This record gives sequence, C-alpha cells and structure tokens, in this order.
Amino acid sequence: MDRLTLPALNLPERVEHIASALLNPEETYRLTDADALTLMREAPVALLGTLAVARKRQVSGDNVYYNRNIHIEPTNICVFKCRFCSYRRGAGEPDAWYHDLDAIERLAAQRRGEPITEVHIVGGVHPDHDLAYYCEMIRRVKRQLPQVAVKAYTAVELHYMIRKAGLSLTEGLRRLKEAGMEAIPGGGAEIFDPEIRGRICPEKPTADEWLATHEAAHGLGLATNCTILYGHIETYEHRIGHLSRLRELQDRTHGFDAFIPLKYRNMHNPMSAVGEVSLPEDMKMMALSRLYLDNIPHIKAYWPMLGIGATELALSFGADDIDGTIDDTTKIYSMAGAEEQRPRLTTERMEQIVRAAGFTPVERDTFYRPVRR
Ligand code: V47
Ligand code: SF4
Repeated sequence: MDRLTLPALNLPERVEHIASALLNPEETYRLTDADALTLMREAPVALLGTLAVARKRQVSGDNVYYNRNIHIEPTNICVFKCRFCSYRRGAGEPDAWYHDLDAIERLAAQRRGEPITEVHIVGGVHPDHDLAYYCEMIRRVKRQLPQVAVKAYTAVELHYMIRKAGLSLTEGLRRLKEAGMEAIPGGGAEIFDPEIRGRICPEKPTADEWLATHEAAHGLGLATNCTILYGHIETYEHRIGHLSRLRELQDRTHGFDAFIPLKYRNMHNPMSAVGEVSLPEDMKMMALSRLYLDNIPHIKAYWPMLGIGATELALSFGADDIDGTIDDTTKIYSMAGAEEQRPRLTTERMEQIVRAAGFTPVERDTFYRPVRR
C-alpha cells in the first residue's frame, strides 16, 4: 500500500499547512493562537489525535504515567459561590462537612502501611482558618505518612490564607513548604478571561492572582500543576487565551509539571442548564492541550472526571498521565454527576487501561520519577 500522505486526507488548506509544520521532523513548530483556532474549528478530530500522539511520543515516548494517591478533602464549606460548583455548602447546611485536624490526622493514620506516594489535599475555602492551621494540617499528615509527598491547596485556597495572614505570596508559600508541602495542585484556574470568570466565579481571585501564586511557587522550587475548566459558556478563543497565559508563564519559570483539562460537569449546580460538551469535544480539548502547551511535559486525563472509557480514549489524543488510584477519597466530581460515583481504581486496572491504548504503564511519584518496587 502507498504511504498515506496529508494531501490524501483532503484537508482544508490551512489545516494541512499546520499539520505538516507540526509533523516536520526537522523543527518543533509552536502553534500560534490563530493556528489553534483553525485546528479547533476545522480539523477532523482523528487528525488532532494523530498529531497530539506524535507530539506526546516526542516528550514521553511510550510511557503513560499513573500514581498511587489519596485525596483528603477537609471541608466543603466555602466562602465563595462558584456557579459551576456542586460541592460547596454554607456553614450549617445539612450536607456540609468539616474534619478537624485530629480527624484529618486519623484519616492519614488509617493509610499507614499502604504503598501510596501522594496525598492530595483540596477543599472549600473555610472562613475560620488561618495559615498556621493549614501548616499544621500538613505537618500532621506528614507525621502519619512521612514517605508521601503532600500536594496541597489550590491557588485559590493559598491566595486566601496567605493574604489573610498579611504576608507576601512568597513568604506564605515558604512557610507551607517548611511545614512539608512539596507540590501544588492545578485547581482554581477555571477560565482566565475576566468577563467569563466574572460570570462563573465572580468572587474568586483573578487570573493575575492565580498566575502570581504559581509564579511565586515556581520561584521556591515547588512543583505545580495547572488546569482549565472548559465546556460551559466559554468560546474556543477564551480557551486559547487561557492556554496562552499558561504557556507564557511556563516559558519564564518552567515550573508546571502537568496540565489537566477539566470538563465542566453539570449536575446539581447553579449552571446545570448549560449542559455538557460531547466526547469528541473532550478529545479535541485534550489534543489541543498537548499541541499548544509545547513547554508543559505532561497532559493529564483525570479519570474521576472523564470516566474510564474516555480516559482510555484520551491516551489517543495526547494525554500521558491518568492520575491515581484515589481509593474513593474525592467527592468533587461525583457530586457534579461524573459516572464514577465511588472513584477507585486498582493499579492492575490502571495498567490495563494504559496497555489497551497501546502504551507502557509507569508508576510515578508526584515529581514524575518512576517508582521501583
Ligand atoms: O478548581 C469544580 C473543578 C477543580 C466542577 O493538580 C469542576 O493533579 C468540573 O484542581 N465540573 C479542583 N470541574 C480539582 C483540581 C484537580 C483535580 C485533579 C487533579 C489535580 C492536579 C487538580 O475542580 C476546581 C474546578 O476547576 N470543578 N466543580 C464541575 N462541576
Ligand atoms: Fe469554593 Fe472551590 Fe467550589 Fe469555588 S470551586 S465554590 S472555591 S469549593
């Protein structure tokens, strides 16, 4: 059979031009914002998958990463009222929960002896706590599980607790690092465009504040992730503008390890009427993330949010990480209607998912170092 060439695919001219630049083995082509928009509007989904996997292979070869982790969600009581959030409650509402420091330490103690390498701590922005409380929470988790890396608090929680303490971002983060925080999750970024941000999460720190928090963390050598919340009232232009700001910061700091495109799930929140985007749209977003963010090494398909089938498919659209075993310790997505109501996967099942997509599973730690057992 003749070799398949791009002209044989009969693509729109601009798409063919961008695809051949991306596939050129002589140089790494950086997508412009206009290229990204053309690909999202005009490229066949399957072509985006092919391009994204080719790029993924340059970065992480055959490897697809997973880790053994649990989440601790200290509370769903939150001072903010993001309109997409199915999880937050006001203090005193019937299904609000709150674990005090002793309870959190007990949750960690229950995991002693298990082979987990990471504890991910994220929750609502509680009105009553201060920086010292959050430092103490990390110390207590580390006391019970000294071998794990604590990846804790979104930039939204961090910004709130550090400003409340009257400290600079760098000084506040330095205190948390001293307490044992080693990495920061990517949440709270949502959509950077001020108009859309103002409509879906008006009280949250601004895009500049979110980015400044991560920049300060990178300055202290903390590993951080970044996210987008897509598939609600934003346009492709808003998504690309968001990615552009992340790519620009990463060019300066090289501090982001992974990007996680978070699909808006619409159950039980004030934005439910917006609906959810389709599976092909999720895959386009995954591929765009891989292709546009050429300076962020890992693109994560977060299975509790996408579901297991879509996570396997995402590996054919440029993802190289499927996150962790979780062990039924997060409620953010199940409360928003995700299929996985008791999110938990064994490492065997994670490895099966990766092999079924044609890749090699690699257990990693928080810093993407392979874990050898
Ligand atoms: O910031 C809340 C999102 C985020 C909904 O860094 C929703 O490894 C969709 O940051 N539909 C928090 N998304 C979760 C998060 C995260 C998750 C997994 C891995 C990592 C990492 C970070 O959850 C929030 C918000 O963007 N979220 N409600 C919803 N209805
Ligand atoms: Fe609070 Fe986070 Fe929910 Fe916003 S997304 S209301 S900050 S818990």
